[in-house]
Amino acid sequence: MKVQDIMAHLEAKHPGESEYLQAVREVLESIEEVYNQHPEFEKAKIVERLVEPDRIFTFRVTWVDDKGEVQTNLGYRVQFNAALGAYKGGLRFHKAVNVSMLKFLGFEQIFKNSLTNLPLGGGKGGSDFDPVGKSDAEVMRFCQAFMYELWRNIGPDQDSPAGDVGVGGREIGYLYGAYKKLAREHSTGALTGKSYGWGGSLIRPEATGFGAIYYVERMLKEKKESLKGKKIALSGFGNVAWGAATKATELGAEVVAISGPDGVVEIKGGMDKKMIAYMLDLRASGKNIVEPFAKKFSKVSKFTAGKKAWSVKCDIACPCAFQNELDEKDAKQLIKNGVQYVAEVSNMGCQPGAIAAFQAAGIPFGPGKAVNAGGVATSGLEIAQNAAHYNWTSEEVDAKLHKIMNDIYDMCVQYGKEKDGSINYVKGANIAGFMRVANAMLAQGTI
Ligand code: 2IT
Repeated sequence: MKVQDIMAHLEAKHPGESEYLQAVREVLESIEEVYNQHPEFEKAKIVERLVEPDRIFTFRVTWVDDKGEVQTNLGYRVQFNAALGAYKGGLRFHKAVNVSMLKFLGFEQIFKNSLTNLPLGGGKGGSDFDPVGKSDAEVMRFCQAFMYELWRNIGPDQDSPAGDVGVGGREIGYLYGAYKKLAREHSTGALTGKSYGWGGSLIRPEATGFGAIYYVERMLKEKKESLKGKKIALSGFGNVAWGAATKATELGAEVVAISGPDGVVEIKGGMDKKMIAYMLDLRASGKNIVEPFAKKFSKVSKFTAGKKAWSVKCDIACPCAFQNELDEKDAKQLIKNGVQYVAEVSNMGCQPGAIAAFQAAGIPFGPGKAVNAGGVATSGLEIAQNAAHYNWTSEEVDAKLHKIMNDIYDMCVQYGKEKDGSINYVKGANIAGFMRVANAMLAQGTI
């Protein structure tokens, strides 16, 4: 396999799908050497098969807004790869959603899900529906209309969507209600991120953020350091940033920044429980702005419009919002300000130039597909509980999540250790994730 040749072919075939091509290039560059030591992979054309989704559904979603006006959006589900299990991955509702974005997310999901060591294939879906400013009733009608199309193609042994940007517990509730009615089955494993009490798992809302901080803890431990007193800058203020802020604070770190599309809030001395809880209110307001946080906690925090979290001096930087949100210029500013660790919590949160800058500066960089895998891992645990008609306690779920993150970290080190002793976590995560999928594909024949 030659990365250049595969990429030239894909660029010609999928012009303009820049995010998808970016995600594929990173994986191929990481695995090239190992891949070429396995002639059986080349013979079975594993890479050529892996880069194309099994199938993509595109559908029209028509709904009626509060004014009685008819609205039409596009809905998608990319069922990317099912070598390891039924398709699994979130649904994203965001105005910028398109096929390229969902293909990049679906592709990343294959390797991330593989890293969890659970039986999960990779998929992703969503819509260009913009939840900002929509009423609860509008969100419900949209979710129901979306499920009219999707319900036949999901199920616990087929494809199990979850939340992602713009899709949280409320949306999963509406989606599941519609699914149950259409499928005439209370088949809880068809969606994850459900509320506790009707199939949801304890710790699922916290899992992505908790898992990320467990991974960061290991990155620090590698250098004989701990989170105590470390300053962390997070971007975003949604579910993922909330979970990370909760665990980081619990472990003695100071969360010194959160951000939104409107700007950054700098927090002196870190966050307390009240501030962390207020992040949930901010998100629930549906306005997608972070400035009210600085108004509410004006004694210790300051809002700056138009600035990113990366302008705030910190020891650890964790993008928790959106892809490509941290560019090379941001990376250089963070490095100048003395950042010591970077862990992507958002999928593909850092641009390739930023990752290269961190790695060149010798700053340990944890890639999204490993760092944020605790979310989907706990979705896998939710499905296991659904299948067993049984609920584990918070402690039981958290212990399993913690073990999975430790195992992922160890795999990243195993496959990512360089000759000079440094750890390339990007390479480690990509190779470890790839090997399981490739071996499963080989075992299942050319299909
Ligand atoms: O990016 C992700 O891993 C998610 N949005 C969660 C996927 C899942 O199925 O829990």
